[in-house]
Amino acid sequence: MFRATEDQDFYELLSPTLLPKASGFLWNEMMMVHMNCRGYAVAQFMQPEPAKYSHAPNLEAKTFMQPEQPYYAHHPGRFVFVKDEENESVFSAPYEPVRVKTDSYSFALGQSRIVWKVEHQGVLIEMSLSLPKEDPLELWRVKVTNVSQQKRKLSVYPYFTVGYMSWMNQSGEYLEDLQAIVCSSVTPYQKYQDYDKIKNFRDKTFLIAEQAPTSWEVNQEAFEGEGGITCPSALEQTELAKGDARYETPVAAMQYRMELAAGEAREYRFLFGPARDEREIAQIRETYFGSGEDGFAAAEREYDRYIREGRGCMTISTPDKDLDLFVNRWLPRQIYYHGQTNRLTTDPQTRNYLQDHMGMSYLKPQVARASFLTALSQQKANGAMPDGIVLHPDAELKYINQVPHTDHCVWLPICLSTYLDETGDYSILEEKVAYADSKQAEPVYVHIDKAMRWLMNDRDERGLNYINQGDWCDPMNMVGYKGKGVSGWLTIATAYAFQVWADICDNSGRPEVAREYRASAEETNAAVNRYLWDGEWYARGITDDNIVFGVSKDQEGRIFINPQGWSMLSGAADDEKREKLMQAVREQLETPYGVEKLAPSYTAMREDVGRVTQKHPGSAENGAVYNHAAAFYIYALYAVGEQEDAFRLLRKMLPGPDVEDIVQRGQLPVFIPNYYRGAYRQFPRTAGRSSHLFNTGTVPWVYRCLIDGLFGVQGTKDGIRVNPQLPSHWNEATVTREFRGATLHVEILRDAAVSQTEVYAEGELLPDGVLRNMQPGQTYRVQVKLRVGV
Ligand code: CEZ
Repeated sequence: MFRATEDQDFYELLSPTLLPKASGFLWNEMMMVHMNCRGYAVAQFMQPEPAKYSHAPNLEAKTFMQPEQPYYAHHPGRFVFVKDEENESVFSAPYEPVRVKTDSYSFALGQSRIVWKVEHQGVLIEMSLSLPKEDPLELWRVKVTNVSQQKRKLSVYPYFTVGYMSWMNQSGEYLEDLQAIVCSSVTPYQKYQDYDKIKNFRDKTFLIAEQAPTSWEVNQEAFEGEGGITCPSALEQTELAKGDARYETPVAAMQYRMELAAGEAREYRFLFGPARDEREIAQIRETYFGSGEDGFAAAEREYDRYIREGRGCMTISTPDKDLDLFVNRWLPRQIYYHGQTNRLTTDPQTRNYLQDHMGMSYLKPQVARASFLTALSQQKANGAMPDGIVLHPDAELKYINQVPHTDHCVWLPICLSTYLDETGDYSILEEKVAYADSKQAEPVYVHIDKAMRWLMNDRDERGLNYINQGDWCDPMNMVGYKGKGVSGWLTIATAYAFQVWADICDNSGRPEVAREYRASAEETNAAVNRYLWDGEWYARGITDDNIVFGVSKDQEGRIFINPQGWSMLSGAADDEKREKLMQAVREQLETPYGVEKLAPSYTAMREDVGRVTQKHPGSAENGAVYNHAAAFYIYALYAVGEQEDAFRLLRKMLPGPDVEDIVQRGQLPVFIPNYYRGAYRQFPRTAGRSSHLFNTGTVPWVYRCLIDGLFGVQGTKDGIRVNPQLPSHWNEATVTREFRGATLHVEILRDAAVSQTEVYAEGELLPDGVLRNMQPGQTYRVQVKLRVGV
């Protein structure tokens, strides 16, 4: 029912009903389209804020992408109706809106293309979607093949939804000279000050056809008639009525009538997207369908090259072929998407921006470098980091970025350390950058010293960090809004940040300063152990009213994952505590779908914790398997050498390989979603369901788990430290690692003759496991012997 194609280029689903929400996504520099297997689509482009050209049928509130996106009959989508003119039977590809169970169905997700093949009663419809590299538009191919033995008379109707564009002004018509349906609107606004902004918007939606259609319909209501969307009345006519939309909901529907001999095929190509005016549409037509070179095909090729530039820096071969495929193909792609688009927002949350570029350090370190400098240029001179990073001159901090969070500074050394490990480019520390509120440029290391000092000062008398209206957990907004509540996790994360920064200081000739940070880390850990250790695990925080929460006496929200993992990273947890908290996590948080963020999920508002407790139990931060948090925990397990638990939980991040598991999650293993439903012990029926949200800070952390942990090929200042931590049931693995221009082939094998890991480079034992002096352009062979067992 699902499988990777033989060349591994596509991941295929063979049923439109088994995983009805299965989806993939494509993006370019200007847009993103999230395509569902049944033909529903959510697409956004930037101008500079995200906007739509295929709208819902009613007025949409502006918001961020929603988890578990619900689909409904009139959901925006791209469909093809097919009518047999001889017997009047109708079906639609890929599946919606007619929902005929076709003779065969395939939905195939590629790196740069999404392809459907749907065959019904001797007619094969192949639909393919790709994007150009820069323009915000969709490139569609629709191929019709008569696979029957007889001549066939068909009408084929591409049907692209435009939806409710605007309550001020919306219309649509077919324009002969453009061979396009053009729908027009005015983005609704009320303040005259907004006119300047909206007057240049791309408020038109077009569907350009390469070949002139036989007929068309631009009026959605007329197309549907009394039959409705599942059985449109317009299809009863020999030809569509060539209608228009005048302050009526438009649609882009075209009709191609054809007679196909047995085996004969026809291909049609379309461009669907937003535009400012007709002139622009004419230009687009010329670029892609003009005489001369085939612009459409060239754009598809260019886009494919662009996507493939986001290759990872590691190729693995292990006993787990599904994992290999995901790690080699899909994981880097998702990291690349985050780094290239900044999640299609003009003001990414600071922690997201920094972590997304932590990931980019592996793929495009120059982009990561520039982004770190951009973030630091928006720091205040007192060290505070803003809640969001503004990426466009017209952008402002919106939504969640208007809520003060206290964790943004901790991400600076943590994310930078990955960049330094990967590139060895310590020159970034000397780069001079000004502040948001001061023109005086200072080196990056001074910026980070200030950030660390900010964290040291933003604390109560116990030495615990204030939480204000949130930390990593956005909706934990009422623990400390009165100014007293503290975050256990943030205090622990601060201790870890001090240590990471101390290492960087050591490596950049500041051993004195490093000692001070280590001392601060120790003090912080001591405060953590004094106030937050609950006997078997760490508490999550202390409220404004001095109530410790996330502890054994809580009925709900007894245990949170974040303080547990980070205490292993910071060193707050000694061996004994580590054993205890890991046991508590196994017992209370681990599920077949991964480790939950907290448990039991809250079932009612807790006013001294905040809106996280109001989310549905088991969804998102209220006790889902929130993969970002799960990845922190797995990373921490690898950091302390707990490779068995680490691998078991890492593997649970991917749907499959069992069919039942994929069905329960409802998602194909082509991306990691931000969560799988949790509350496993409260609501087992829904546990495991994917959010289908592919925006998540999880992916760079998973890559770090693989590089620093599982395969142990982490960069150091002057080389690469080889220290794989394979799970005990693997006897071998090979890794090809690209590193600062050199290539490393690592062969890992268990060997009964060794009692500890031995690393050989070109046959010679490396006493500390670090391979140094690698030269760009060279290839190195490394052999690792692992002892049998763990
Ligand atoms: O957003 C993410 C944030 O982008 O939630 C994470 C946080 O660390 C990330 O920076 C954990 O809270 O406001 C809300 O309630 C939302 O649920 C956001 O917290 C959440 C959304 O899932 C983003 O799509």
